Amino acid sequence: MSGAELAALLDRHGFDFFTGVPCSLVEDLITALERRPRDPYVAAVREDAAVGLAAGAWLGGRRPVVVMQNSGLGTSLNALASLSLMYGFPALLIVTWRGFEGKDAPEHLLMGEISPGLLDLLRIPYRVLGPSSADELLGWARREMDAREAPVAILVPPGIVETGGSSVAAAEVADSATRGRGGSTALRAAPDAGSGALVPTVISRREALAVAVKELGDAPVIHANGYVCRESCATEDRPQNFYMIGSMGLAAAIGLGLALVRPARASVVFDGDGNLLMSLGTLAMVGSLAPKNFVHLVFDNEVYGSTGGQRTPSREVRLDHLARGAGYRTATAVTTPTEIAAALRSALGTRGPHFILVKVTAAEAVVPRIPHTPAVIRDRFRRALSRA
Ligand SMILES: Cc1ncc(C[n+]2csc(CCOP(=O)(O)OP(=O)(O)O)c2C)c(N)n1
Repeated sequence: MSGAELAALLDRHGFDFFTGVPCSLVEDLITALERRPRDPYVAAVREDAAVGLAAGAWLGGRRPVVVMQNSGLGTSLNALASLSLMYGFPALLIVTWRGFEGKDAPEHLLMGEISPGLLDLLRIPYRVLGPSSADELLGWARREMDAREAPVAILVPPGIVETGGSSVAAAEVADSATRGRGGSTALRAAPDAGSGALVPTVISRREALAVAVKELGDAPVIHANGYVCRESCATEDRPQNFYMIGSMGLAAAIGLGLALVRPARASVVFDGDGNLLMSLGTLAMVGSLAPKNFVHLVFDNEVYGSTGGQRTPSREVRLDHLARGAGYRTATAVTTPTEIAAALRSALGTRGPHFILVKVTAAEAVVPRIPHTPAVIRDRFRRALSRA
């Protein structure tokens, strides 16, 4: 079948958010998804980021699809286990089956052999796509993921989806090259990165959170895992707070997915420096997609506080400079309560994406674990969104 036919079937079965990382076995499918007039395919930088985006999109009311090569199952193992499966985030995983029947390049052979077993171990139900079974399988996938509130997978062996068309992006590059322009056509100048040392940090994250929460109104906030979650919950346990208790590194991807499907409302992320550094590629996705409703706060204590205070590189590396370089519309660093309040107020009231680096001390408040089950966190957050 052609990629366009498969894309049309996905539409027909009610799938309405598409992201992933490419594999040549489904290049025509991705081309077709990139051409969707509404909500075109969102190019993710890693498969686990795509799983995070899909979770955010589902929270915003969509039925998401993640396209990945089976090598990406390895990349997204933790995201699947401690995000999608733990909270119950439905998504259709379209997983290409490189290394099928032991015939492929050496790097695909082991993963090809163990892909079905890996899905079994994760308890993700799957079916194998055949030449004429797509309609039936997509019906199965939709019913199954909606009923289970969990991800399901379709494995795509070689030769099932036709290949050979060029992607929209490749066509654009070729087009600009033939017209003599070549290269990138729409590079925005990053704002001046600024320089200079910050005023010494005096405020704890708990104090900073208390200031930030007052500015939020009813804006939804996706929290990074660890003590960011715990201290925020102990400060004010809002239904609009999504506490990410596993899946380190994915808060920004979830917030980005939500921002993309609900462009009229703010989507706020409370991140940690260790979390952000684990998924730096997400900065580039935010910069290139430029959602104007995205507000990214990073509480930077320069350590992995939740695991004993080991140093992170953010003591030497200015994360706000990275965000500016990635193309955020604004990126500021703040160190005092007045600056925090002003920066967040301005970010919530103006066009983004905004990045606010909140420099905090490594002090950690004595606060309990999140008292809610993952399902409660998910459901009350989704309800709060639908009321807004
Ligand atoms: C994939 C993964 N690796 C390691 C951990 C253990 N872990 C939990 S929280 C955390 C540190 C998070 O650092 P940061 O975002 O800076 O927040 P902080 O702990 O300083 O509040 C680590 C390493 C994890 N949960 N997941």
